[in-house]
Amino acid sequence: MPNFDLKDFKGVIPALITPFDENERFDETRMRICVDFLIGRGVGGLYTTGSTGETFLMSPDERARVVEVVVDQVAGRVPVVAHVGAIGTRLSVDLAQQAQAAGVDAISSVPPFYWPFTPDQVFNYYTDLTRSTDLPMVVYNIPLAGLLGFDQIKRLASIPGVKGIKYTAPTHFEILRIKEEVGKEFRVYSGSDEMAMSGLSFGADGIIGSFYNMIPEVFIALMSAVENGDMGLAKTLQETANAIIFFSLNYTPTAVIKKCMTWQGADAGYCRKPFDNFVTEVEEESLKTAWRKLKQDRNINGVAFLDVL
Ligand code: MN9
Repeated sequence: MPNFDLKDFKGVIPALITPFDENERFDETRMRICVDFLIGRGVGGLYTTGSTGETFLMSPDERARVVEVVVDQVAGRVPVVAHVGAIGTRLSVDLAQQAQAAGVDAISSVPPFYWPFTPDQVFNYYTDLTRSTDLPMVVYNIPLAGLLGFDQIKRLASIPGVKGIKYTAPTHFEILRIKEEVGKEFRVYSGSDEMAMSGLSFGADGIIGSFYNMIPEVFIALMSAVENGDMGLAKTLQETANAIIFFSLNYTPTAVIKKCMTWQGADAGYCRKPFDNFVTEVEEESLKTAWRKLKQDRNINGVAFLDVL
């Protein structure tokens, strides 16, 4: 049975990384450490096995195992939503049912991708997948899987059980429109970390993304600033975050995020190939040096991982 209602899934929500060891095996011990670290930092929930979790580099069995370990370690402290998307309905349904058995609070999925499926096929995918469990479904709108148009979003929202959307598209005015035309109860999660302020000020219920693994404190402060109507402060925090994000995007972002978590005491391990990693001490040192320079050039204070370098 789920512990939480989807309306409790809010705030700053990491799209959880999946730690692998030096030999690319899923590292359960490191996963547990990272879960505790993030809950300790005050995140509002965890979104597992999505793009940031390197889901499409894992077998279905591995994905199911990651979800089991996360739910077990969380032990009801915060809501957990499992991304179960795959190209084929049958695969996604299997993953959704395993996630439900593991005890997640909701499931989520990108639309089927790679082949240009018709809007009806995408609609049927979400209908079948949502029917396969009793859990709420959060549709995941992301350019990587082909963006859903507004009419299609409205149509998907009419499927019983579809209760929200993770909206990683730059057209944030649609967040307002979704709330207006689908309903205020329909949960919207803003997915572009670079635009968290805009998503939140347009009424998103939370933010789900990669960098909330690495600098949750910046976004927790940003979210309270928006809630308090302090847009000046929110903008300053978004600027700091964006300097960090754009710097990271020069590398494999997930590899940077994992190193920055490790420096803060939560060993997040390595990425799977073909992503690359900072393996040698020389590589790690040069990354640290570049971060120190950014911190100085931009005069950044109060960011936990920069403060421990
Ligand atoms: O929404 C993430 N998007 C992708 C999830 O993985 C494509 C974001 O968190 C980005 O990683 C982030 C940096 O571009 O906004």
